[in-house]
Amino acid sequence: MQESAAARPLDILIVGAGFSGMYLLHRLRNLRFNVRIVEAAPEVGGTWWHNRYPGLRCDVESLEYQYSWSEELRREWRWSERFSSQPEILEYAKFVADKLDLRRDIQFGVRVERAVWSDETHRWSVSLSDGSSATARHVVFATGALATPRMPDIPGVENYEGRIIHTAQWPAQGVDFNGKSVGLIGTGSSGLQVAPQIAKQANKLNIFQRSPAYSIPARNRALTKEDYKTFFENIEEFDALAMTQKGGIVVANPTLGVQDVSPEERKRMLRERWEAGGAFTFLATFKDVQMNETSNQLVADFVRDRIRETVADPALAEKLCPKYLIATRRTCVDIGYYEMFNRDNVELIDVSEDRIAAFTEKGVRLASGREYALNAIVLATGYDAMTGALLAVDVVGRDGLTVKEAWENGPRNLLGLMISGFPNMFTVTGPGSPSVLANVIRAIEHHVDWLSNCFDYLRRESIACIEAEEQAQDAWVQHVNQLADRTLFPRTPSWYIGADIPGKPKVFMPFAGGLPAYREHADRVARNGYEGFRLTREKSVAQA
Ligand code: N01
Repeated sequence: MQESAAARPLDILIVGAGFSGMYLLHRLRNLRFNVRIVEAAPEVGGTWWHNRYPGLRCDVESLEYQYSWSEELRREWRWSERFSSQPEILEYAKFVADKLDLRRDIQFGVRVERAVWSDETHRWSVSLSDGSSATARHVVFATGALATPRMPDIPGVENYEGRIIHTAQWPAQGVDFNGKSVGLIGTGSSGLQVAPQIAKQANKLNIFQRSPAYSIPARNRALTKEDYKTFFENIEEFDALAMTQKGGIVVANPTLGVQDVSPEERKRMLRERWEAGGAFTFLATFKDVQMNETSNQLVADFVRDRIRETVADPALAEKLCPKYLIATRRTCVDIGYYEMFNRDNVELIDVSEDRIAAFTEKGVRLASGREYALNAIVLATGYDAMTGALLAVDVVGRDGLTVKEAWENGPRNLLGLMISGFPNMFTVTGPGSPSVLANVIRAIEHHVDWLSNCFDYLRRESIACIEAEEQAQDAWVQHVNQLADRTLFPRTPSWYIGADIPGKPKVFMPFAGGLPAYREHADRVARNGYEGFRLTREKSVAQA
């Protein structure tokens, strides 16, 4: 195999040029490491490059979904709306790449296919999709939690003669639905965002719903000069508040439980947040929504009542009311989703019992035999979340152990950062870290700072090799499970648990203790000389 032309002996190879990879590249370059990113897409942005379906917006507010580590970046960039659209977030990623001159150290359009650890050289050998290879002391997988699209387990896709588009693989030139009868499969965040956009264009939109989701209205609006003035005047308090909040969001931590107030007061408080818009702030009205089933049901009832209030047809409204415990799946944020059902060209097809049995030449057939003719089918069926991107790479660690083997019964790692048996290999916002349960930008920033400090420490101390100790890893996995078991999360099948992928181990993957607790723990580990990690000095490596 050819050593890539661009290849130099690397200190650190980063996989992925999303928000994690970009910030990590910047930090490590400033620390004068020899570092490079390998990115499959032709541009920076990660998930915001791959996902471009109409209606896509971030469910975290723009002023919070941006790097907070750079005062300069925050002062120079202007978001136009409260909840940013995908094109604007992608523009932001490009702006950051230009401003920090990142592209010169990013190899675009190339996928990492294999990474093999050598105990002799204490290096990773990485094989790339263009046939070239690279060697690095450390590898960091900054591949994102939601990067591998999931196809539904419905047979016969090859028979369908119309067009099938997955929301995560939307064509750059867009799709014209004018005059078409369109089928939409999937009613999670992606489905709820894309549906109103398709309904505006298509002749008919048929929504195949297996489970209705909870959604909170975005109440999106333009950001004004006044908003920015307030933001900059209060930026220190803003950051301080975000650092104390479990989800890393700028809202005060709730002090009251749902049942601590009268029914009238509860409704008033929830109504206030509902009218303000946004899921994170709505769910932070009370402190026990994710912990206490009765409290959870009371908040869920409130949302179901709003659905009934919005959808004109009472029978249809009932079908749209979710039944699982609220906030045990990612709560959606929508613009006009429930209102859309009052249009004549939208039909909801309940496939919770009468499942989609097959794709046919003309559309889909349900188990009952009922057929739907469709000119195009949109799959909003989500991702192989949290583990899919890493498992797609053939990663071979010590003694030939692969990540697939190590994670046969579910992901195991230390701090969500490192897997025992895979020295000098890290993941950013992986399972076992708060990632998807928080404002992921804040989670990324902490991981990148932690990793940068770690690499700097290893170099200063002449440490050639770092590896998660198995005992420490076991303790961490147990801690992550115990935290999840104290919540209502495990009660609902969701992608947090791998419930949506046949054969995927059913393990609650993210760290449910919140960002501040996670940060405190990870920072203490670092202060204590990377407690729980085995460090091997250069000299003993040379002797080994
Ligand atoms: O995917 P999902 P997503 N027949 O897994 C259905 C982030 N995100 O792309 O629930 C019929 O949530 C499935 O049904 P069920 C965000 O974190 C963020 O929407 O399994 N239906 C479900 O309805 C989010 O949570 C943003 O019964 C089938 C849907 O497909 C995550 O990405 C925007 C089926 C999958 O929902 C994933 O969201 C978009 C079948 N055979 C995404 N198979 C924002 O920031 C699957 N389904 C706003």
